[in-house]
Amino acid sequence: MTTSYDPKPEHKFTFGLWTVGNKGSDPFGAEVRDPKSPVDLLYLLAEVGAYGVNFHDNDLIPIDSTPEEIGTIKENFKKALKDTGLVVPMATTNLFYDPIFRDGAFTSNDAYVRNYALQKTMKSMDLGVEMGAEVFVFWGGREGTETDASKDPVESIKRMRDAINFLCEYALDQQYALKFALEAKPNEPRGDLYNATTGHMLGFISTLDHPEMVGVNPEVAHEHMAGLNFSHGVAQAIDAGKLFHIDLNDQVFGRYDQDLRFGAANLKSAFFLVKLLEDHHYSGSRHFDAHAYRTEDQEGVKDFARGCMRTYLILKEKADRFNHDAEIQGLLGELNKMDNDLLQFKGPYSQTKAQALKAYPFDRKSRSMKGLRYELLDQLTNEVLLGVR
Ligand code: GLT
Ligand code: MN
Ligand code: MN
Repeated sequence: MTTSYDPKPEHKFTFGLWTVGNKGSDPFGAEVRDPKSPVDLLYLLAEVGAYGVNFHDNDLIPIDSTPEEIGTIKENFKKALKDTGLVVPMATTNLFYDPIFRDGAFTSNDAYVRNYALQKTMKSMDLGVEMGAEVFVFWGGREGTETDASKDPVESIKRMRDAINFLCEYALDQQYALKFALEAKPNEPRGDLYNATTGHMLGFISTLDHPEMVGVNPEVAHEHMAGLNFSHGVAQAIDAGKLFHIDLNDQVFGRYDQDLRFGAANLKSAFFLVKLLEDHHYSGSRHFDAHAYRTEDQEGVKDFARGCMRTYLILKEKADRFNHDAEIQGLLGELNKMDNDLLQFKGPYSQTKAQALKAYPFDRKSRSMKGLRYELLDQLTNEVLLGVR
């Protein structure tokens, strides 16, 4: 392998403990890889060249740990962070695995469960901040229904809002420099999840008491499961100043949640995504929320992790090529050229402009006949990707 695609700290490549720690079980089959401790996983991540690690509370601290055990785990983890130089940019709460969350956490019908979820999240925020996290993710894997007979969806959205508002106040009260990032998914493990896409989340955020503290954590696979163009959702988040974090992976359209290695299924969409992030100078973590195929052993897990980062860097180089390709840029420049005559309409609204625009003699038919050269543009894009330009 060439060394020019080696990951560096400035690339901000991160992995969740649950990603490289995934043991390969699925709904039809048992685990195929031995469990690794959080400390072992830090050394694995350091070996492959990652910059940081993220975790759920229970990835690090098993749910039934005693205070003594918690102390030892934290101490060992901090030591390994120091030894490996890895940082913890993001933390989150597991509000989906334990059976208590089988009908949701913040949106459960049971106030007992909703309050327990708040308690668990506050403790998880304390832990994340202690380890250095600046972004806190909320993925509501159980916040949904199998039957809408069970809940009024408006009430569920309100419950979700109450929880996020409460936790924003808690962060402010504790003077935590934490930003929240909400992660959408259309379904799985529930039949249907609330706030199913990044677009839904962006709408929801504007209804919160502290919208400035809350952004999104879009995931490639989740938007693909909904049949959406991921880059378009991410663009909306960028435009709104809300792209606080991102989960990179891959997913064949129309399938179950696959969490594949970045670029494994849709290279071209991955290219446009990397180009979008780089063109718009996204400065947050590039987090790979994926796992190795079930066929892999520990070496395969490393191949998987290295592959995610390497593909990102190769696509970044391709984006640079695209941006400097004279023919491509010539076509784009031509497409965006404005007729001199139209310069009079540029800039903000005025009554005079509106009147002049209403009176302007547009030649609709001749403009409609003009070819746009998108066939050529797309072919040139393919050729950049295929390495012949
Ligand atoms: C889980 C899920 C991911 C979320 C993680 C954070 S956990 O693996 O599939 O998409 O980002 O809670
Ligand atoms: Mn995710
Ligand atoms: Mn996923």
